[in-house]
Amino acid sequence: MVVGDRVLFEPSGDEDTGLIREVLERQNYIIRRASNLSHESQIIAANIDQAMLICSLVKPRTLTGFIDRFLVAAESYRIPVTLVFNKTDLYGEKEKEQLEELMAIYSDAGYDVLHTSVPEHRNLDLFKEKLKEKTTLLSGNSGVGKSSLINAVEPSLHLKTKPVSDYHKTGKHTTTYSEMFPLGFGGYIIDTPGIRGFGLVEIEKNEIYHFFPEIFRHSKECEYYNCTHTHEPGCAVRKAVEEGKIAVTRYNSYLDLFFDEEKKYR
Ligand SMILES: Nc1nc2c(ncn2[C@@H]2O[C@H](COP(=O)(O)OP(=O)(O)OP(=O)(O)O)[C@@H](O)[C@H]2O)c(=O)[nH]1
Ligand SMILES: [Mg+2]
Ligand SMILES: [Zn+2]
Repeated sequence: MVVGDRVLFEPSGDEDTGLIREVLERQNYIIRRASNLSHESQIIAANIDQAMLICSLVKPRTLTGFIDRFLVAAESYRIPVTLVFNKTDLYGEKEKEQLEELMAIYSDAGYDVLHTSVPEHRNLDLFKEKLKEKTTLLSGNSGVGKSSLINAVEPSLHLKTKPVSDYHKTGKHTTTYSEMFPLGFGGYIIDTPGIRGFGLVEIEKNEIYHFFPEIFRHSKECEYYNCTHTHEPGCAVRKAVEEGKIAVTRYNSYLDLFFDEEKKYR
């Protein structure tokens, strides 16, 4: 059984005790590779309506390769994603510029984007609005503020948070296992420990581009039907990259996944 599973529960009288008779079929689930060496995979959560990838440009910085890999995994599971750039109160001029660029890249690609700051209460109402009546998985590197964002919209939960500077000392995540919480304003939220990445267990190399929405869109104009968008003449994807219609970082993430079979599982 995993977080988000729905079960048939038979109460055995008083209190909250009883028996789980059956785990109901999962609408969807997200997998993580247990480790780089192991080929076993582990289900992180099930029955998710949407995922939010919490990112930051400082303390810690979320890399675009990490974002793109997450998005590919979510696309493959058909789970809609909102990208939330948090900690904007800490951004300098350079990061503010990067934030604008990144928000444009990902919203052009077709993703929902949002920027937030917990101490400055920036856009927390919008964040909360997106959570209403849905089961949401919050994901992202350790220290980006997942638990803090949940506490901000549902203070009664008192989730544990910890300054990023303390991470280096212990090397541990503050949130250590996935847990689902009901939200007072409707819906459920799943807090997860900072993850390194999702496994893309069922994606064929030649289908990876299907999971980059903007690359997929342009691929329809490629000369060859089996174009891999790596070297072929008449490739509309490479042309779009040259013309700035597809972000170079997105295309590079595609190439990384395409050429590095092993990396994509991390
Ligand atoms: N300045 C600033 N600090 C923030 C913000 N959001 C969270 N923090 C701080 O960042 C640190 C880490 O936040 P957490 O909420 O514990 O991060 P997490 O993503 O839950 O981390 P794990 O549980 O390890 O995955 C804490 O000290 C928070 O107070 C923000 O918007 N701005
Ligand atoms: Mg946490
Ligand atoms: Zn092509």
